[in-house]
Amino acid sequence: MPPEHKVIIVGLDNAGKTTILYQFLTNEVVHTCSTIGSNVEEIVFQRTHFLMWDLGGQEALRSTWETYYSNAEALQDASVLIFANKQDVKDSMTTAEISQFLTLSAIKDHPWHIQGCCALTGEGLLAGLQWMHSQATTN
Ligand code: G3D
Repeated sequence: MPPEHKVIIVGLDNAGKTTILYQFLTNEVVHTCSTIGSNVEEIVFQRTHFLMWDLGGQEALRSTWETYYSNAEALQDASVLIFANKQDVKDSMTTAEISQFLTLSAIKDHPWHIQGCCALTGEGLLAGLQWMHSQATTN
């Protein structure tokens, strides 16, 4: 069995997480396996398996996030991909503005990358997946 890479998807409600995941599931270069659970999908990109956990963004569920993070040892090599979605919306913040706002440069202990995208058209999503793939295969 090839190794599976765990992907935890978090973000505010309405950010576009479901739309992004749906784009991956319907993209022809991404292969999907059977749905594992209501919030878990397995995708295969260039022979690398990713288990995508959509944890949702609702305040009420945030206390459960820790359950997913609890295996800290397994997550110590985690990489962080930030999708700056809805780039098609007029006056949306640029990736540079978001990086500054979130002080991403302060993240020193994990590789991170910010990718602008539009989940409606799929623009930028493959570039993000490619970065995930490069991280998964070099770690
Ligand atoms: P969530 O899973 O993070 O809660 P959703 O978010 O994927 O359900 O998306 C929330 C709304 O944002 C949806 O609109 C969806 O179509 C829209 N959306 C997602 N990505 C983009 C984007 O890149 N650009 C724009 N303009 N809209 C986007 P509805 O109206 O269906 O609720």
